[in-house]
Amino acid sequence: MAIRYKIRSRIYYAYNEIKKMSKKISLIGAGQIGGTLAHLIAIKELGNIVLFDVAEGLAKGKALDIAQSSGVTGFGVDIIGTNNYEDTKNSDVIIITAGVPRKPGMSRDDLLGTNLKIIKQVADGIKNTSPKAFVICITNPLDVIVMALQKYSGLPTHKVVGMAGILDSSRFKYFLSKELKEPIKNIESLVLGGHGDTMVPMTKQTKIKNKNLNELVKENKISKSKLDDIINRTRKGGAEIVKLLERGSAFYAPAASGVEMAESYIKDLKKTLPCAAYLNGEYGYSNIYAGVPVVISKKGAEKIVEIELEKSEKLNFDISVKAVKELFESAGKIDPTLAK
Ligand code: TXD
Repeated sequence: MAIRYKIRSRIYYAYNEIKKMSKKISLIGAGQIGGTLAHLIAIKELGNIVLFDVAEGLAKGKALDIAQSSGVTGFGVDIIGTNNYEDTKNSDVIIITAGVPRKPGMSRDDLLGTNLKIIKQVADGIKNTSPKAFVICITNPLDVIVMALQKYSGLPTHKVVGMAGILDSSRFKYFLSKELKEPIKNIESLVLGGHGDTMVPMTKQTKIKNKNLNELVKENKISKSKLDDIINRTRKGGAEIVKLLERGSAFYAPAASGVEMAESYIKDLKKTLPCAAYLNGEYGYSNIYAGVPVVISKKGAEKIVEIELEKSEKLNFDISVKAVKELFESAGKIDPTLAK
């Protein structure tokens, strides 16, 4: 009996030591996306979770509810809720969804004024408590908010990225999969540029069972007008869901996309993922964030992959980056410290 007790206590001690070695993932914002992120991360056991929100009860209530689901799904990571940045100290990964979502009829850009103020508060909250964290920003308008976050926080540009392209690429692949009656796992694609109506689904980079999408158009497997409809539906993918939900915006696919980035970092998977990353000469741009293919490894945004763009793709990419630049200039008018 005594031996059995000793063995059991040793196992429990080892279990707790392993838990301490787990990564620490703080989620700033416990709303629709934040709560879904927490649940997905817990089930995948990517690390111990701190769910933060200014609405303390929301963070604590969702954390407790998810924790209580461990009796069903059996995950062994810890999760707590808080409104105190001290509890997020020394995070390995921080995923930010703090902000307001769109209402029907609003554009992502309409959120700029409110979410700029919120991201400043978040930057002040994390820059000293988790200076080494890999920070994934999800809050809209994404490209400008992630740029403001990096400037406000002063964290290294390769450790601050935005989530949008994975979501947009997933939407594009889903619509193609339905149209072509092809399992989505057989479709590869990239949507680059800003996360807005000017985003660029890269048809030349899209392959269905390793066959280029442009070939399928030539073979009339999908008409040009149908493909244009799918590109347009991808660009309006967020607004379509906002209209259906009436309150709030998409959260399951955005959360799954954020987890994809966090997992590639935590497990050093070196996946090449479309993310809003800081450009330092790549694609002919500097000192701006835009959606490009990025190798996400334990180093963060380890490398930006420069793919050869068709003339029309480059033209659309330039239009998209111009839109991000113009919105960032608007941000500079709201907060002149960003205009430097
Ligand atoms: O692809 C993408 N990047 C987009 C991003 C996809 C979908 C939604 N996108 C944007 O994410 C959306 O337009 C919003 O700007 C954010 C978060 O969307 P979510 O649907 O999660 O919004 P909620 O449910 O309103 O949650 C936001 C939470 C809410 O609980 C607030 O109390 C909290 O943010 N909040 C704060 N937390 C911390 N600190 C501050 N200052 C703060 N202010 C609000």
